[in-house]
Amino acid sequence: MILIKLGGSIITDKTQYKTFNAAATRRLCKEIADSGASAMIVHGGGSFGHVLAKEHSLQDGFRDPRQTAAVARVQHDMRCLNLMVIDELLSAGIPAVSVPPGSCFMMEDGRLIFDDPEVLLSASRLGIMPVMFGDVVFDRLKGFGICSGDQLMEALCGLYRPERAVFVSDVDGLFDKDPKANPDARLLAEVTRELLGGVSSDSAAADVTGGVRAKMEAMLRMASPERDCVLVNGSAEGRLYSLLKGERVISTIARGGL
Ligand code: ATP
Ligand code: IP8
Repeated sequence: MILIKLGGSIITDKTQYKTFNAAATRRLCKEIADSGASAMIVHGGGSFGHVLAKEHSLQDGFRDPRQTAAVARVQHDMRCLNLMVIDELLSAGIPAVSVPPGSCFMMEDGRLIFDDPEVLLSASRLGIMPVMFGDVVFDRLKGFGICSGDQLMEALCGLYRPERAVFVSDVDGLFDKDPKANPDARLLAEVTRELLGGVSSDSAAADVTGGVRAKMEAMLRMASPERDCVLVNGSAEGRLYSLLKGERVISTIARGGL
């Protein structure tokens, strides 16, 4: 089984509040379906999550009653995005159901509590794909917080033990600096903890979950000698399909045991 995170950078325009990238999402869902891979999908928040979450510091937990309207709004916006992704999966022939983390799980001081995954397992046993996404999740200590799609990928890795975890974004992989702002940025084909230390991850887009650096750290934790974690560009047509078919493609690999 392959776990796939469709990043907010590819399924939305992260610079424009609530802008869905329908064409890219449709194509990526079709690439996943056409590959025939046994897959499970998570998606990120992009401009449906990060813009308002940042404006109201939702990642820091409850500070001020004025945040509560934003908590409700971000949950609403994320469910809208999720249903648009689910629509595309259904159109591609994948029976997918929405599993909103903020309604199914709790956090404790930012850590996702994942000890009752019965809903997920019941769906997947029937061949139905439960689709989770980065969300505002209630927190036993902080009131609420933001659970990222990357955190969910880690939790699902523990549950399903996939042979591979694939993170789809809008650039070719991890560079030594943001390739959007630096045309001379150098792509890293493989990443280790040591190499990550030398990477600059400053980005213009709003992001409350640590951006590409936190993603790479999660990927390094998930990687094992039996499991590669790959960061791949979803805006390059056919690249995700080729990767899922087992071909080598331009990407960054976090390899376990390095
Ligand atoms: P989301 O968290 O909304 O789901 P995502 O998972 O797609 O988004 P991001 O956290 O937005 O991923 O990370 C990808 C973005 O990181 C790219 O759009 C890129 O511009 C930016 N970035 C900044 N620094 C780097 C870097 N050194 N290498 C690669 N990308 C970088
Ligand atoms: O985009 C964050 O999830 P991510 C979701 O996977 C919100 O980091 C609500 C900001």
